[in-house]
Amino acid sequence: MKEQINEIRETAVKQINSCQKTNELTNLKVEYLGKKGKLSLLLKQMGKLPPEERKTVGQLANKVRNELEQNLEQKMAQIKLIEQENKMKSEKIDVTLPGQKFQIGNIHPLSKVMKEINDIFIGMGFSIAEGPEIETDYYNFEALNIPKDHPARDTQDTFYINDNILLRTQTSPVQIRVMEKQKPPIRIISPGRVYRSDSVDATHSPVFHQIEGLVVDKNITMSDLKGTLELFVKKLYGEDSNVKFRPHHFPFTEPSAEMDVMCFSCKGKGCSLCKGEGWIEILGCGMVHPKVLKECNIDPEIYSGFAFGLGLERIVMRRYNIDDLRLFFENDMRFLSQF
Ligand code: 2NM
Repeated sequence: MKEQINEIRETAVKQINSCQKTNELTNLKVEYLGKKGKLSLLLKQMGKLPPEERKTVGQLANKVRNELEQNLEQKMAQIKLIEQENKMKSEKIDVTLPGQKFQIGNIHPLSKVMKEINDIFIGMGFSIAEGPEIETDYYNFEALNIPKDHPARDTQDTFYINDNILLRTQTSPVQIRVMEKQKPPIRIISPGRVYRSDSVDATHSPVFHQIEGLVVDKNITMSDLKGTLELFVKKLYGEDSNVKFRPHHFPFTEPSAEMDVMCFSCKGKGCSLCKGEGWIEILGCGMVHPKVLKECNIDPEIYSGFAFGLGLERIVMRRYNIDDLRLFFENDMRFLSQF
C-alpha cells in the first residue's frame, strides 16, 4: 500500500508541475485530495491492513496529503501570477493608436458672415437690436409708411397669420420698436430672419436673412450715410473697394438709394461674377422718411436719420462663389464643413 501511495504522490507531483491553468489545477486537487479522490479511496482500504502497518501507512498518507496540498497552493499562486501578467500584456492600451473621431459641427456660413458684419458695426458704435419674427401689420407696414394698397402688402408676397398678424418681411419693425421706446441718439443694427412668400429656387427662399441699420440724431445727413456705408464696405471687402450710390425708391426713406460695390473680380470691367455690370448691388438705404419719425414720436424738425438694409444670403453667396441659395438650408455636411 505504501508503494501505491508513493505512486499516487509521484504522478500527482508530475501533473501538478506541468499544469498551466487554474481550473485544471482545481480539477487535480479534486482528483487526488477530494472526498472521492485517489488518496481517499485508497485509505478506505486501510481496514484490510494488519494493525501494526496502519499507523505508518496513515502517517505516510498524511505526509503525502500535506505535501500535495502545499504543491497545489504554490502552483496555484504561480499560475495566477502568470495569468495576471498575460492579461496585463494582452489588455495593454496602445496610446499611439489614433483616437476615435466624432463629428463636431462648425459655424454656418450665414452665421459666420453675419457675425463679421455685426462686429464691423459694433466697432463703429452700433448696438444690436432684436425683435419678434411674428409681427403686426402696424409695425411691419403701417408705421413704415407702406400704405394699405402698396404691392408689398399683397397676400401673394407676405405670409399672413390673420388680417392683422404676419411673418415680418424685413427687420425694420425692430427699428420702429426701438424708436418708440428710445429717444435719439440711436445707433442700431437689426440682424435676423425675414419671410416672404416666394417659391424656392437657386436665388429665392421663403426664409432669408437681413441686416438693417438705423442712425437717428441731430444733424444726421446723407454724408453720414455715405461715410458710414463706405467705411463698412472697406472693412468687409478691403480698403481698396469702391462704392457708388444710385437713386432708388423706398416708402420709408426719402431720398433713397441703392449702393453698389465695384466688382472685386474684374475691378469694374465686367465679368461673369457681376454679370458684365462691373458693379454689384449690395444694399438699399436712405434718409428716414419724416412720416416714419413722426409716427415714432420723434420730431423731424429736430432730428433726422439714415437707414439701410442688406440681404445676407446674396453677400455670402458672392463671397464664397456659391451658386445655389438652397445649399444654406439643406444641412448637408459636405457643404457646411467647407467654411
Ligand atoms: C432698407 C432700405 C432703406 C430701413 C428703414 C428703416 C426705418 F425703420 F428706419 F424706417 N429701417 N430700415 C431701410 C431703408 C431698409 O432695406 C433695403
